[in-house]
Amino acid sequence: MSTRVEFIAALTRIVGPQACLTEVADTVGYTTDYRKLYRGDALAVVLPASTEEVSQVMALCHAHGVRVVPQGGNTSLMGGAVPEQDSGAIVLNLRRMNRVLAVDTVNDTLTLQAGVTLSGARAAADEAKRLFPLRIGSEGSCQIGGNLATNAGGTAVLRYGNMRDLVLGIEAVLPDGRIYSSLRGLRKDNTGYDLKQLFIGSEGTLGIITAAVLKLYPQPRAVAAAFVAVSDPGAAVQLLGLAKQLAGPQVTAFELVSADAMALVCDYLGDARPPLAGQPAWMVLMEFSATGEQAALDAQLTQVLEAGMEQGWVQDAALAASLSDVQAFWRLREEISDAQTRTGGSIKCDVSVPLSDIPAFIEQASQQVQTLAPGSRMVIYGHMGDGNVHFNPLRPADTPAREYLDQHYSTVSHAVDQLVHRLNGSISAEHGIGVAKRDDLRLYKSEVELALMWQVKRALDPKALLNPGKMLPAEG
Ligand code: FAD
Ligand code: 2HG
Ligand code: ZN
Repeated sequence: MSTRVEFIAALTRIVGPQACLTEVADTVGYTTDYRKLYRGDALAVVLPASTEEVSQVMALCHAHGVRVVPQGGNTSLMGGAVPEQDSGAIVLNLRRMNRVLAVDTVNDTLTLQAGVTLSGARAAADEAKRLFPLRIGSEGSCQIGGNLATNAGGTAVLRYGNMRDLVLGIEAVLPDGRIYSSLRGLRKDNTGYDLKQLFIGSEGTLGIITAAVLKLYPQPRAVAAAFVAVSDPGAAVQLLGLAKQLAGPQVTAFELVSADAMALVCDYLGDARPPLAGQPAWMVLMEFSATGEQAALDAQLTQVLEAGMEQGWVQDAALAASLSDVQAFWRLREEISDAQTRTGGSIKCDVSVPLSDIPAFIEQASQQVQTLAPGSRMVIYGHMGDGNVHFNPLRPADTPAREYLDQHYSTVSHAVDQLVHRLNGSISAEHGIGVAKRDDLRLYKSEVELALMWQVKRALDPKALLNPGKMLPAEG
């Protein structure tokens, strides 16, 4: 097949004319990233409806050396799901593969196609009176395939783990079109390398995830939540220790929120009021959940807060009195990300350090930012219970976004990453590498780690067709 036209015609024969998009007006939404910071282009956007179609598309691309960018909900914050400029790639978006295949309440498994959205997966579990516990702000758009490919985290990792912990089996199409299937719900299977784990967190560089078997959990009957003012991040670490000691696994979420983050989100939402009076410098959103009685859980949360007050760690607290209060608290927390997207000029540092080092990290990193980019708003928040902080300095209100990013992005993120590295942390806790952190990886992975990553890549994708330019820094 010699021409682009013939290649597109062959793609169209596989997926059908409605599912092979080539006009820029139709493809631009797939070639521009969520935050509109990365814009590429594509030979075509294909929307296969089955694993068999994905397999045929991959075999065709393999035969013709055409690159493929796998895409789910396109909510990546790292520019990982869109092609680069002049990439000559196709985008393979899974959104039509959105069927829940089985909900099994004896084995507690959920089997679905990879294009099911996270909220769709959670709703399917809910209908069967079970819980699928992954919880992230983008759940209405992001897809299970994308969650697996990024090993997504979110606000319930403290209790349930991240996506890697929540999966029992996957099906994936390899770059040459072969289908790898471990679509089983076994809790135990020690028959050699756990190959499915290779694809989890691989950011579309090794194969197209087409289906998965996920773990289901009992549905909590009781949920108790509080927004708590703490004196500083050190007090928050102490409070978490106390909560774990007194409430054990019922501690479901423990999210830190800085004053600047709260002010930003309240401004963005317009109709929301801060949960605590007096603009505390630091807040924590704590959630407990249990299969037992609500009254017992409420009492446990109160006990933790009272003990925290006695210790001087808790300064004030607002308790949710109803499920709608719980939801209102979570809305404040989850909309912080979009509040930054709308404001523009946010330097994203999605980092993790040992929990015990969070206070030192926040203090030192904040000092560095105020030296390098004075006047930055300190939008600091995130999954403190997992040692994961979204440390996102934001432009001063009177500095244009582009000017702020051009001047400060590189120096600030480099300084923060260096500090994280010194503290034995990670420069990407949950969002992945994509394009945004690709070249930095070379500074923070050992030569052996990088060599092994490339060896794995070459073993599965010898023609380097999958998600070119993402995650792996150039060799050498
Ligand atoms: P995409 O953005 O489409 O793709 C992400 C990566 O996965 C790309 O490299 C892509 O090539 C690859 N990929 C996608 N689908 C497949 C597939 N089927 N097979 C192989 N590779 C594939 N992330 C968190 O971890 N925690 C959070 O709390 C969180 N909150 C967020 C809140 C908001 C408002 C937003 C916008 C994003 C948030 N994210 C969060 C980031 C993002 O939503 C996650 O990384 C999510 O898992 C991406 O899923 P997606 O379907 O949108 O994937
Ligand atoms: C969150 O926890 C997400 O809200 C997004 O991981 C973080 O926008 C961000 O930096
Ligand atoms: Zn997060």
